[in-house]
Amino acid sequence: MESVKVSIAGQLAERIKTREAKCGVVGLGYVGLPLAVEFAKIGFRVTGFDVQGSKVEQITAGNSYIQDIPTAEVAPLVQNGKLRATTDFSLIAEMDTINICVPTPLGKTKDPDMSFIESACKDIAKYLKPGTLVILESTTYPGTTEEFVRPMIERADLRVGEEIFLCFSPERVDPGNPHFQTKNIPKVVGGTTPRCTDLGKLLYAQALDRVVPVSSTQVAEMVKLLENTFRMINIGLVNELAVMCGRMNIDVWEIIDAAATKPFGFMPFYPGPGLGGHCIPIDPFYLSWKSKQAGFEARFIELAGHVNGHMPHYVVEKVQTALNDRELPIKGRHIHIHGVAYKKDIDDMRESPAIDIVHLLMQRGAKITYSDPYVPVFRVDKEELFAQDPIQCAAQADCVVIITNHTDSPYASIVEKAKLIVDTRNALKGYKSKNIVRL
Ligand code: SAJ
Repeated sequence: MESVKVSIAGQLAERIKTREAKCGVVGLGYVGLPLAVEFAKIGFRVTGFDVQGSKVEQITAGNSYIQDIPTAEVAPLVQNGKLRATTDFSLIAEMDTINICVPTPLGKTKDPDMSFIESACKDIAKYLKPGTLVILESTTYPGTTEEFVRPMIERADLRVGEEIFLCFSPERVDPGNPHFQTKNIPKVVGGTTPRCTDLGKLLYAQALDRVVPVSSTQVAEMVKLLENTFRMINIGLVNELAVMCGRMNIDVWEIIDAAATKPFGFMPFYPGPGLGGHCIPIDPFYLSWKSKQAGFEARFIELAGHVNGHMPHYVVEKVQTALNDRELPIKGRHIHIHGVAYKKDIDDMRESPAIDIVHLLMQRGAKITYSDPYVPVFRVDKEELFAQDPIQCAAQADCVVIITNHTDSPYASIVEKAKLIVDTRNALKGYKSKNIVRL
């Protein structure tokens, strides 16, 4: 029987090496579509699966809807039959490899929301055949692949490591990063068994510059959580330092810039109005949730989450104090928000601290306008806000609050026109004015 199992894995390995393998990618978002394109570019026939018909239609028409993937890259792959997209999961039956790239948000109580992974696995399990490699890429708690995915796809005739193969490989896509994209970001992969790991490594090695095999799916799951928890905790540290320095009237930005001259053993992080995005504020809570299950309280993560979560309130306090110093109550004031995306030079509003800050200012009776070249409209509570002209509003407003330091902003004009500016990003570094209050 051993020879049969080796031949199943051997046949799959051969199909991967010759690129005859048919690759399935479930979830065509900012992770799945770039991965599908990389596999198609090196010659695999790739089928993208998504529940959103609009995404499927776009790709079928040869269009890209992902900032980092030009349509000029997608169109020829669709035309030459290397890339197609579908909502029909029965085509899973034709796949030799399946990468699952679906969202893993947090629920309201900061518990992992596994519904997307569950739905994808249930669809896959219906059509999975012997000789298939399944790789989960969605960021999740250690143990997900073995305890949650494996029971959904494994059967008596589809045993993991024998007839089917299962790995975890963390996605490391950094949307908008001009230097690192899917192909040249090292790819960690860990399998349920060594044979699974070998097949995962073989698949990625066809398309990506560097593959980093690890000993298990749990290790691979934990690698990603360490990476993003590291960031979240260090951002929490500098946010706490900012509040501390505010109390001691010391310039935290000058401190960090000077510390960053240390050529080893230090990595600069910068204070801000809060933590946005779909990774950093969320991934660490997958880890703390799982460690609680293991009877261990991840106090660092909880504390950093508290510090980062407080920053929108701290910004509003700064605004309130700055207006107070000018004998102006927040109530009735026109406050203009400059930049609302969760970080600079992108259009993503997910978990953006701007939403919390605008909500808090509105609660205090402020009249809000905003400008952001990347975000034409966004909703706070029940109110829909539309982007206004940054210079005009800076001249009219009682206070401008810089929340996102987009590169292409008219900072000189804002400094010239504004009566008062609260700068939460040190975007006005180098500008000297008594009207500028820094975090
Ligand atoms: N932030 C700070 N201070 C900092 C750095 C970030 O306040 O010093 C804020 C940002 O403004 C943002 C949030 O934290 O609101 C997250 O920012 P981020 O730079 O970590 O960007 P993300 O959320 O796009 O994180 C992604 C992650 N990539 C993946 O998970 C694959 C992260 O691992 C990357 O390190 C990060 O991009 C990156 O380096 O750009």
